[in-house]
Amino acid sequence: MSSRTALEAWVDECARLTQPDTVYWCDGSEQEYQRLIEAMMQDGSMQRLNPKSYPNSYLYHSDPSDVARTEEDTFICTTRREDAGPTNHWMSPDEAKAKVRPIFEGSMRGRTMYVVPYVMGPLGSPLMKVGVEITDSPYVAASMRIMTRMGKGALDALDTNGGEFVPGLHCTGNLDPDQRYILHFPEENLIWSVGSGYGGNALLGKKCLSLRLASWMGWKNGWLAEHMLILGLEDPSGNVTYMAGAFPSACGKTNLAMLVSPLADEGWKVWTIGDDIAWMRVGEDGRLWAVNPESGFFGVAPGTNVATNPNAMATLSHNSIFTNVAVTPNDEPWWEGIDPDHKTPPEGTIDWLGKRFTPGDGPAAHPNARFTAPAGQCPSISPHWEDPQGVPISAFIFGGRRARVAPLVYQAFNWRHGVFVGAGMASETTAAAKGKVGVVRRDPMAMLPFCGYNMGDYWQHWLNMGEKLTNPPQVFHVNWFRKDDEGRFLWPGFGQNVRVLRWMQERINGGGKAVKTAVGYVPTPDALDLEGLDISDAQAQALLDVDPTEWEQEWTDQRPFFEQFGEHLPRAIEEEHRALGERIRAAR
Ligand code: SAT
Ligand code: MN
Repeated sequence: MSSRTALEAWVDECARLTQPDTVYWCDGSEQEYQRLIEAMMQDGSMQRLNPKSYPNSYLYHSDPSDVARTEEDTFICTTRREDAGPTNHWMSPDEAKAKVRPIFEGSMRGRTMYVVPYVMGPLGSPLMKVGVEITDSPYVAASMRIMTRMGKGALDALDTNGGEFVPGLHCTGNLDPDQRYILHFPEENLIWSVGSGYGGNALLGKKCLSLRLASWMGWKNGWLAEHMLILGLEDPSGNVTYMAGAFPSACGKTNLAMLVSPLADEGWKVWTIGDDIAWMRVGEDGRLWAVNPESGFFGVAPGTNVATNPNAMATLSHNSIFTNVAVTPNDEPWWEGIDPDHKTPPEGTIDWLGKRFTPGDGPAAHPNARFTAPAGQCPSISPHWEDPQGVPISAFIFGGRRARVAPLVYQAFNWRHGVFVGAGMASETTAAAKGKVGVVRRDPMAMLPFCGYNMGDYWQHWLNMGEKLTNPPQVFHVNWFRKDDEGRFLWPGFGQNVRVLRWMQERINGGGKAVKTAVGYVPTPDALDLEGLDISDAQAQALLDVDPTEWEQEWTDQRPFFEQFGEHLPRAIEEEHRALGERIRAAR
């Protein structure tokens, strides 16, 4: 049997099921990319942007009902329900297939079926995975070329790995929310997605393979697949400390990963390795080594500008696809916050719905509008971002949006407490997923929508990983989003976050002043370098405050969340929760 036999058989099977007019195998070449774009411009679904200011860049509008991940349609399909756990939607594999196969039947009639071979992970990395996505969407095929290592190289990889690949069948379907399913079969490494053409629902290498299926693989094989950015913090001596940070979707991972340091003159600089996903394994040296499985950024556009994220602006200035942004009469993309000086777009701008924008309308760009841009174009991209071995991680940063409760930064006492800090995370919801925005929900390790198995078993896996690490990362929690009583942000965020990273680096190296609180080590007010910032002593205190009354409430909210895992809740997490309660009550 050739290494491609299984692939060819599966492609035939999908073609019989979906009955496309044509089957097209993507080779990943530039010419092919241009043909895909050209075809979409012909049918009106893509629009060329200004070739002078945004060379080789295009605008795409998704269906207005299909603009974010839909977690209610996302299922983990395992034989045993408890393997999916209480925080995932579950169907048995048989039921899921029986329900969704009829939706796929004949669903590509009159259309082209694209076969998209791709690799997640740097080529040659011990963790790299080959995936093949079948899709009827040229937008998905073109986006996959930016986000993954797509095409011929992936087929070649099959020849050396014995033909092993993760199949993913995607069909845009009729976009009827009642016929939308994003199904994961971790026991057979299979993905089925129908009824959505957007982002994480449709680019199957991203959340479906690299997080939901990969987290299961990591559980079975002793590694970690996490919803984390990866950055390197260079200090004045030229040493680089690598950190990985888990934040929920649209909470600033891309901005932190690409941070431009206001302390650059003093020698502090940030290098970018990844902005969304980290795959990590234990190295022979007992440290955790991380790679970014992706090769592009699928970043939130609104709020991105030359002040908040100049590196993102440089990255997306060419060879990029924009989804659901507005377009100015000058054929340039526009979104809320792109221009710090103008709240509204230039006269004659067409909004994301294709209508002429008039002030007073809703936003010109959808709040979850995205840019898709090649990672290699980022000015701060690390020289090590494609190293097959990855980079050694010295710190984990957990964070979310919390108007109150969580201080700017604190450090866990040890690995076990750090796992508990991650498990206890909560954040206000954003536009990245369908549903109400701004409500606090528990989102452990920012993996609530992405963990492909029982979250209780996942925490146990983290605890077990700690046993294998002679040199585990230090664990920190941050909150850039704390507000005062008038609802104003207390911390400037963005580039200034480097001051917090610097304190972490000092802590990792045995320095950095801190006080022990009920929740962890918090910097003393003078431990953070706040020079040049307009922050009063009272504000600094409010930022770092650990209020026992608020934490008592937080602790109480955590309890039912943990309890739902029953037997699967690790004893260590239960004990850490109890110990936190005792420390809070002692502080009152
Ligand atoms: O899942 S997406 O790729 O659409 C973006 C996100 O939620 O992080
Ligand atoms: Mn994400």
